[in-house]
Amino acid sequence: MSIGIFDSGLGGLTVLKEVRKIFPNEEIFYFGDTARVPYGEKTKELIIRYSKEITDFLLTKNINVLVVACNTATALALEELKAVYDIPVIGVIEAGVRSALSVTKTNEIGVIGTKATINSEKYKQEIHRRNKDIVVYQKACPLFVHVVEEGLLDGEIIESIIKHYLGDFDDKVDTLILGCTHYPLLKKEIQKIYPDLNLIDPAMETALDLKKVLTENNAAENKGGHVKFYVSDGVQNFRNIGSMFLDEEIEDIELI
Ligand code: DGN
Repeated sequence: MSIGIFDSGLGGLTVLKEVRKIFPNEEIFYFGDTARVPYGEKTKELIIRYSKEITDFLLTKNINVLVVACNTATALALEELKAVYDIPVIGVIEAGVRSALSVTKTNEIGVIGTKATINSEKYKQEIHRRNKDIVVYQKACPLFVHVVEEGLLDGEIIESIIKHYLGDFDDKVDTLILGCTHYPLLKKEIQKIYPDLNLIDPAMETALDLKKVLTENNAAENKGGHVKFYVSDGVQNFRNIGSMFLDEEIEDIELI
């Protein structure tokens, strides 16, 4: 089994990292659409088009399962991808909602994501599909993606951006879904400022969804664990910052 994973840039590496923990021996193809990041301010039509282009490309590598490691693409293109392609397609939203519902005590959950994700209301709908009594507060935090892509993960600038976005969440919710795969890279800083918040990173639960699919299809196999990376721009930046996020060297990387 070969696994395809894509994101608009570096953020999906947070999902790849969790997938690697469970499947160190699977062959993985990761696509970071660094030339067209951010997706979060683009229209649904464009996000669907980009997602299909990337999926078509990954299919030429003979992937058997696709992980959409991007909340924006999950929110706006997952249904379309599932309808068009005949391999299993896994998104990140259901996984994040499951984790959040399992830890909230006050039944008040915050969701942060890109403008497109928040405007789609996909998180809110999924939370209410599972439990109508949950109060959901949502907020788009578009600047987070840019600071993460810049590798700016701590210090005064990021601290004041976090306070700017999350200042009014603090006393309203006990659980906050990091509904953008870039945001877990800011987890340490967010937790430092808001130590009492349960921060939910959908990545781990997404990897467990993948495990379920591979187990159901009896498809896990030892393919040597090679990860091949593709980016649409900025190979060096992706290599440098990405290796930091992934905690392992990004070696085999190609510009597409
Ligand atoms: N990492 C993507 C997400 O999870 O929504 C979005 C980043 C972006 O393209 N704005």
